[in-house]
Amino acid sequence: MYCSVCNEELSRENKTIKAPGHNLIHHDAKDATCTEIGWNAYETCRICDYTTYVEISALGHQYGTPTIVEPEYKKDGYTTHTCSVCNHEEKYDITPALTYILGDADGNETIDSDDAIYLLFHTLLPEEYAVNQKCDFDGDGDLDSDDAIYLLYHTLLLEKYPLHK
Ligand SMILES: [Ca+2]
Ligand SMILES: [Ca+2]
Ligand SMILES: [Zn+2]
Ligand SMILES: [Zn+2]
Repeated sequence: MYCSVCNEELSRENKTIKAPGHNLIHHDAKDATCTEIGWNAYETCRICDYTTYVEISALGHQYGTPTIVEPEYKKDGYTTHTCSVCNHEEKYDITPALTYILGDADGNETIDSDDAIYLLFHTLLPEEYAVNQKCDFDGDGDLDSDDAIYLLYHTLLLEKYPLHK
């Protein structure tokens, strides 16, 4: 091969001169997780900005089937789902706690025959025996002494006499 300007034959050395190479540092790979980025193994140069770094995006949680938890007395309800990879649990769709226990007509946090008696008094003297909830327990649309009797049956035979909300 000859020089296009002076026609002098180029030496082997001239043809093989290379720019000084990068001075590379190796970096280990890091796996991306649900919430954090990762990268493949890559190299950077100590001298220049050369890099083979490629960011891998965070993968995001892999949520399974949601479970609905109904609200209870003084306990909020919510929907929850859990990540199958990292077990992160997310709660959402919060529903307000119940302000009463169904059937606890006198509001002392237990359901017993006293509530039936209290409800009976309520049907006679609603002002003096105020109830803290809807007490149409037999679900016939009226609040009367039948509901007190129904509540009494409920305290004895729970399953057979379910309370109506
Ligand atoms: Ca009670
Ligand atoms: Ca009723
Ligand atoms: Zn370099
Ligand atoms: Zn996750």
